[in-house]
Amino acid sequence: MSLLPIVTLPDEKTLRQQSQPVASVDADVRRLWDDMLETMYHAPGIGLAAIQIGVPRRLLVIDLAKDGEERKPLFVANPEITWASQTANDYEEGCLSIPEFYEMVTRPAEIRLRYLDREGEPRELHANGLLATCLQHEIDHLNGVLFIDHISRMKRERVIKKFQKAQKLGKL
Ligand code: GNR
Ligand code: NI
Repeated sequence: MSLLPIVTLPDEKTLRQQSQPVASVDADVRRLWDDMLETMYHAPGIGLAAIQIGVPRRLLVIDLAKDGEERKPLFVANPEITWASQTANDYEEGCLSIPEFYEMVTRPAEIRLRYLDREGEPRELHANGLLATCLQHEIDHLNGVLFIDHISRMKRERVIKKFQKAQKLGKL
């Protein structure tokens, strides 16, 4: 397994890409998932989409286990939200691609998801709470969408500018 660098703002050229479905879950995909998982645990984070390590494929990993709890990784390929609840949920989100910035985001509280698992088998799951939030955050990444796209334009433009300026000053 390898630790890979995480793509951050201001690199919107990468982060705004549309990721492409995988044709099948093969050894190559499983290696990528393992590298993503190691990178996510190291960060540390609770989710990671392939585009965050620069790979535009529809793959993500999630593990909500807290420090000291047993790890429970979820490997997801080609996810599709088949249902979202009318009821919404607010959660203070962060993103490894936007370090040290946190804002409240409103999303559907519950979703149903279709995806391919680690064996390439089609699966369905029903998620609520933090898992529902995190899955939607990661699926957004696969579509070039960042959580700051769900907050006010003023806050979004301010944080993008902050990262552009930091890069110009050589601080990224
Ligand atoms: O580690 C992460 N924490 C988090 C907290 C609230 C909502 C979403 C997330 S996902 C984030 C890791 C990340 O950037 N995944 O794309
Ligand atoms: Ni993110």
